[in-house]
Amino acid sequence: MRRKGLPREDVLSSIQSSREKDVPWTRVLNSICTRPHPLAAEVFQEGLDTNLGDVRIFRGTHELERRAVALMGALLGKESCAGSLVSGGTEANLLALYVARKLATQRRGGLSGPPEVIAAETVHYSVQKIFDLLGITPRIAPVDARLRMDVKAAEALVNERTIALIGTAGTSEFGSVDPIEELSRLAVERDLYLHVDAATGGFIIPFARELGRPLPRFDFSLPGVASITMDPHKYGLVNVPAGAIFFRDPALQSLISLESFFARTPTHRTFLGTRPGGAALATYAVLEHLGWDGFLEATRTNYDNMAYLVERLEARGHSLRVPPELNIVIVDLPAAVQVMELLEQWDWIISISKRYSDCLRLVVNAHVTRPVIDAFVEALDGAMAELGLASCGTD
Ligand code: 0PR
Repeated sequence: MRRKGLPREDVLSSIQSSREKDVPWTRVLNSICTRPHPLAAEVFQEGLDTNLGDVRIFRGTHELERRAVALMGALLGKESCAGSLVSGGTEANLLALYVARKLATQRRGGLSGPPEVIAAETVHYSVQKIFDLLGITPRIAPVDARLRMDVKAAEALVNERTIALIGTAGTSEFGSVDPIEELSRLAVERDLYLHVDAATGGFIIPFARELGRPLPRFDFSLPGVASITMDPHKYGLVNVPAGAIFFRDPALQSLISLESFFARTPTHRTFLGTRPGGAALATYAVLEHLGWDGFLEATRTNYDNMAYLVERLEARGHSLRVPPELNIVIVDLPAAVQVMELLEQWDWIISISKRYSDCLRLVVNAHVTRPVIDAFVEALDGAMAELGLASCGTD
């Protein structure tokens, strides 16, 4: 650290010159996150001094966190569920599996060997960190041709060490949604804890279903679902860090309960202690301001824009590897890696799943508007031409 600080202008200008290297949202087609809603930015800024780790000070902020939890709980079919706003999907999933492990330990009077959790091979890669931290052995079920968990195969993995099942609604890799209704039946039949990771799909599926999309239920209306992750900082249009965890039964949440060493302070129910109240305020603000209809329109726009992207790609002879369920398009392209690298040199960010290294993965989110799609398709044509790859046609 410098002995004498720099003038404010110098600090700001060095930040600005680094930030200019960040790729503008209008060239980003790989991100599940998006430019936050302007109200979220405003409210987050206003809540910068808040800390939900001390709700004796931030009583009002805590009240708004509770209201945000109830609003999202209602969206998940149970307004009275227990929950917290957390730093993101990783923390939310960690808390769910922590609870599942504690519950199994309590019920079984201790665990005889390493606990096991059953998940599909498409479960989010961040869950591996949680398995490592909690000493869980993953039991991985295969997926079908539509990249959804094979529930029969999952059932065959159940044994006396199983402490939970995870279903994903849906994956950020392909946008595929596991058959959560079947998983719920399995959880009820075998008395298993079912956690649903809806970090990506939680703010899409309820609205997409109303728009007539054939997506399954994934929420507390299914009796086997014990907990749900759902991230405002993905399709919820809130800034990072805004994740959320929900438990069907408050008794489950109370298994995460850490006393502080100060008298008369409430217990902590999240992994973070000191945590940003601004994110809770921003989540509350966006939910209240947009309401159901606002999210329905945002979802409709994303699906319309995705259809437009697909139409433009198909007109060029490109084909899709799997029919999209959420707003993620997987496009066959044998030279995908070279195309992605060249586009990145031109400041276009797209991605490739290692599972399908001959496909481009394109994510449609609020910032991916028609003009962005038009510019992207032109850049893709340019990259294909530069690499001497034939595009089968033009629209
Ligand atoms: N579960 C699912 C289903 C997810 O999609 C993600 C993140 C997580 C858990 C972990 O959530 P946090 O990252 O909030 O802890 N999925 C995004 C993805 O895989 C993460 C991401 C977001 C990566 C934006 C890049 C990016 O630009 O795409």
